[in-house]
Amino acid sequence: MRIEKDQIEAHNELAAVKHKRKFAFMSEEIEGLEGIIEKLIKFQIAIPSWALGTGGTRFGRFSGGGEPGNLEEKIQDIGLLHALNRSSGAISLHIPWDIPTDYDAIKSLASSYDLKFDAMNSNTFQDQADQAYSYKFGSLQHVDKGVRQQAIDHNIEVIRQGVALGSSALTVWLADGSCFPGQLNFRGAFQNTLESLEEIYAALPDEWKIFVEYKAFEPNFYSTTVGDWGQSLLYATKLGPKAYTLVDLGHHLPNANIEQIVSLLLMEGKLGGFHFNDSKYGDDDLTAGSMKPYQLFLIFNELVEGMDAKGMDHATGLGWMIDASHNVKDPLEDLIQSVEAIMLAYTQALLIDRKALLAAQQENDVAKCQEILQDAFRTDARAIVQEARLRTGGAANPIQLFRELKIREKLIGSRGLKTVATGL
Ligand code: LRH
Ligand code: MN
Ligand code: MN
Repeated sequence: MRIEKDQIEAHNELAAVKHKRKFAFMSEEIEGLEGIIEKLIKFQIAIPSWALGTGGTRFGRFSGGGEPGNLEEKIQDIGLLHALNRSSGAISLHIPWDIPTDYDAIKSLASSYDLKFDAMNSNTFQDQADQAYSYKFGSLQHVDKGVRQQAIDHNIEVIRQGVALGSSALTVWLADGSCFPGQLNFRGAFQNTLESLEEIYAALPDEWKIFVEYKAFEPNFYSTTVGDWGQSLLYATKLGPKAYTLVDLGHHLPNANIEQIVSLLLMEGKLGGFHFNDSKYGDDDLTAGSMKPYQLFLIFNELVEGMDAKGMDHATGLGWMIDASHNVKDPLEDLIQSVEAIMLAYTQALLIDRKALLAAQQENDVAKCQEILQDAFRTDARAIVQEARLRTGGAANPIQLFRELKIREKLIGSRGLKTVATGL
């Protein structure tokens, strides 16, 4: 199933008058708006293959129906998203939840939807039916070299699959850690993990990056072997120039100042990528911007400031990915909302008067600093993001068109009502 150009155009016609009025106002208000729109057009956010089905909790799962049953259908779903918003031009795979077989066919299907392959994710946090050793007590940290080797080999296999698909990064997230004091020798676990990562690092092709994702808790609840950005940075530094830290917004202890973490990792040249989501309590994996939109904006403020200071290209300098999952919303509608929230936060960060902010900082004019930031945050940037979308052939209102075209109903018609997509 594909969304046709004329369906989008008909929808956009109806929205045109209102949009033009709003955008004309923004054009008068904002200097340099064209430059901002150019940046928005280039900015693409990878969609996780595991977020296209209804998630679940350990208490239950309620299928929404019409979920993708294989990688081809996942690509098709992201193709639908990208046709609607023109900002979801990449997919991030999780192996073995995804099983790419015919690489050339998968690649050409993806490119028919204008999609690229972003970072590949390995999975050593679940046991697979055919594996020799269990990850119950860890993978790359395990006391038994046999287990570690199995996890190393899996990561190398994921790199091989990524090469075949044209990806250029591997994200390693480890559930490794301990549930009770005394269970683990912290230094032993760190050393084993480092040695294992070194073997994986050695298998990276030129131009590839490895992202070391940290997480403070869950599924282990006493210690995590890559528990915070300090530990991730330590691994990344010891590994070498191809290794970077990946920040998943849900992986911090409550109230952590994520924007400051982002700023310093960027300064050190060790920020590699993002998993966007939002949370209220833990790793809730909620829609980006649904709980703490100001935090998302403050993170983008640091990203824009820090990347500009280093002369980095916003679109290609880091890996931009969503990592979300949901129980009660249509996954595609939820992802449209996440992408929109990210684009809005990025736009608002681009609107900040940087010269004035720097001057106010130098003068210790705290109230002025806050005024400058909040002036940008309180700008209704929706018409700007909409303009970028319209110029690239997207829909004026992606969720509205998704509903008007009855896309979910059609997906249920072709795939069935009781579906289970692989993923969390
Ligand atoms: C762990 C995590 C990690 C996994 C994904 C499914 O909480 O954020 O990125 O790969 O969820
Ligand atoms: Mn993540
Ligand atoms: Mn997570």
